[in-house]
Amino acid sequence: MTLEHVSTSDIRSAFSAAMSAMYRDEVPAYGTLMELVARVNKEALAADQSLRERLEATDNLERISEERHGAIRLGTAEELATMRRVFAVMGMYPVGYYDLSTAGVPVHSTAFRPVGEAALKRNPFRVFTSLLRLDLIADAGLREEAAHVLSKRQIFTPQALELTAKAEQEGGLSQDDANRFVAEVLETFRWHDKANVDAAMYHRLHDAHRLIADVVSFKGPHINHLTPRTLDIDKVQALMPDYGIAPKAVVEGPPTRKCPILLRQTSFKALEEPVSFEDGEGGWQTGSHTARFGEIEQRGIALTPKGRALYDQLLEGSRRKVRPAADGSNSAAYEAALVESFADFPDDWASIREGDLGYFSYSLTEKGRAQRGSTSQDVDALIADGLIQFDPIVYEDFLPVSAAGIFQSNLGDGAQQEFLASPNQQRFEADLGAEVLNEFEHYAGMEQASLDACLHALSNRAAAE
Ligand code: OOG
Ligand code: NI
Repeated sequence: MTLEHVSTSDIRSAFSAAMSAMYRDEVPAYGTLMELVARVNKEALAADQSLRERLEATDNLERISEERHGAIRLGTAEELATMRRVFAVMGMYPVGYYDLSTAGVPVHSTAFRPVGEAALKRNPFRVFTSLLRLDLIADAGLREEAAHVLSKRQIFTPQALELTAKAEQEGGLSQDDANRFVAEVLETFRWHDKANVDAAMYHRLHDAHRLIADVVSFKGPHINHLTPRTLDIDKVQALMPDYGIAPKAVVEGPPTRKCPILLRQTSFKALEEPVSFEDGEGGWQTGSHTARFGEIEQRGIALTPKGRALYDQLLEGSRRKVRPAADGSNSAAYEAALVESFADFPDDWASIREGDLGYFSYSLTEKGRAQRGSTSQDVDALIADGLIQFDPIVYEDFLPVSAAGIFQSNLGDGAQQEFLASPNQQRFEADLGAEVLNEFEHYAGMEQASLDACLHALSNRAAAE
């Protein structure tokens, strides 16, 4: 990057803002959700002075209700590999591998997101990106036809490709080029109401799996939802019907807790929208398609592998007792089972840290900063002496069971389907043209760096005595 280059984070911010404007325009119910989220966030801040102070110190209050993520579904390896290059121009890199075949969804996924504290703080916008797995489709004939339809489409504009190559060659983009890049890349995410296929083909794809129809039938990977951050997800969930939007049956993820862990998310159900299919005689035949929705999220602490294993075990235990029905008929029972099961997950920061369940960022307290003379290198002792404090590191990734719940509720209630579990991270990375970053290693690295900085500062002071 040279002086006249715009920072990748600035490009990402501009892109996320442009996407938000486009989506509110395309899906009015999403604009309504944004209004509700802004209202609930404002009320939450007004009701809780300490929350307000904490957020003022760590976040930008102005941007609290902005989008945190969106999602797309791609059709081919080539699309995925090019998308990786496009996202890199915006400082977004593939983190994590999610196999959704186990949950009856024929895709595997990653999240393109900013990496590192500074970039996340500037703008954390991520895109959950799935690749369709035609290999999971039983009907060989249909598989081939779908692959053929996909091979004919080009989801990027020539200018988007040109500007991506230019950014790669020159190590960045000028302000003018960045503006053009955002406008051109936005085209890939736009809704196309004219299908690529005729109605008969659409229905065959749809019968194989609704998701296959969504990916294969259209000119591009329309953004299928955007997700602002809420400070009170239970309240937004409860208020959605008052705003004329239908929430999915349950909030995905852990239950309401004092110390939030990982990620809680919910959405309003995808809307049925008019589309038209080729009629084979150069004209169009009207029909409908259900794909687009709106979601909200609330994030908590990133868990260590040990904490995550406990989370998975407790979630599975509660789902064995009550499986959430898509029509919401057992939502209360599901929530009760979840709360009961998660009673076994410590709910104060000290116990979470002592149990090695979550990642924390360490810093010197005021007393620690004033400390003179030698100190121990024993972290527990330094905490007990009030020299070091610890704050939770926020989870920036996704959860496969939750993602499957979001997919399912938006694919229609009858869409449950079984596939053999077949994670294939190697294949995904070969298609992507890069390895995905391991999220656990990343959080562990952040924690260790904060700890090293504290110990280093303390021992430097001691040595200077
Ligand atoms: C993606 C669903 C996953 C999330 O928040 O877990 C997701 C999709 O429906 O394409 O966005
Ligand atoms: Ni989502």
